[in-house]
This record gives sequence, C-alpha cells and structure tokens, in this order.
Amino acid sequence: MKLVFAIVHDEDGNKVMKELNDNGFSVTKMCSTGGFLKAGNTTLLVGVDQDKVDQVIEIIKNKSKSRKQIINSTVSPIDVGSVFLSNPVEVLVGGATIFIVDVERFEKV
Ligand code: 2BA
Repeated sequence: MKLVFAIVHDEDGNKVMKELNDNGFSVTKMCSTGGFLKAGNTTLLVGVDQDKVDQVIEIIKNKSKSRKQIINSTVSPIDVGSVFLSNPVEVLVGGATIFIVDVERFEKV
C-alpha cells in the first residue's frame, strides 16, 4: 500500500477530492500553508494499493491547474534611503506537488 500526499491550490482542492471520491478513492483533506508564499494550500492524503497509484496521479493532474502568483518579495527589497520598495516576484504554483510513500501497516479498527 502507498500513501499519496498531494499539495494542491486551495481552489482545486474540492474538485480533486470529488473526482477521487467519484472514482472510489478515500481521501483526507488537510488545510496547509506553503512556506514560501505563506498562503493557504490544500494537502490531500490518499491511501491506495500500489497498482492504483498512477490512476490517482492522473486524476490529480487533470484537476489541478498551475497558476502564476505575484508576491511582494521581502527577501531582497530595494533600500532607497529610509524607504523600502518591495520587489514583485512572479512564481508559478502547481498544478500539484505529489509525494508517494510506502505504508508499513494499515489498520481500521
Ligand atoms: P510554497 O512554499 O508557498 O511555494 C509556492 C511556489 O513558490 C512554488 O510552487 C514555487 O514555484 C515557488 N517557490 C517555492 N520556494 C521557492 C524558493 N525558495 N525560491 C523561489 N521560488 C520558490 P510549487 O513548487 O508548485 O509548490 C507549491 C506548494 O507545494 C508549496 O507552496 C509548498 O507548500 C509545497 N511544496 C512544494 N515543494 C515542496 C517540497 N519539496 N517539500 C514540501 N512541500 C513542498
């Protein structure tokens, strides 16, 4: 058995979860926060047999869009005397970031 962690955009979370449920997969949705943008995102957990992992990835891929987001970087502001100008930076977020790990043991009690 494998556990799929999929980090998706908040706006895609419910669509991805519904499609997984409609295809018979159990899903747990967690609210998460990206360390770089400090913005909310959604982490989905899907426990699944190894032979279904590719199907799960395909569903996540089809329902997750990539988006450009502009952030006002505070990493390298331009220091003009006592005035700090923030530096807009464009980053491409998603579709989805996926981790797949082995499940040593799975119990429902
Ligand atoms: P964030 O950490 O908020 O990152 C959002 C987007 O900012 C990333 O999109 C990437 O395009 C950019 N980014 C992140 N760190 C950067 C850096 N040090 N310098 C420049 N640009 C940077 P994605 O790669 O699609 O990631 C979306 C979200 O997935 C991330 O949100 C984070 O929550 C998660 N994630 C991505 N890679 C991860 C990893 N290796 N481990 C854990 N979580 C990860």
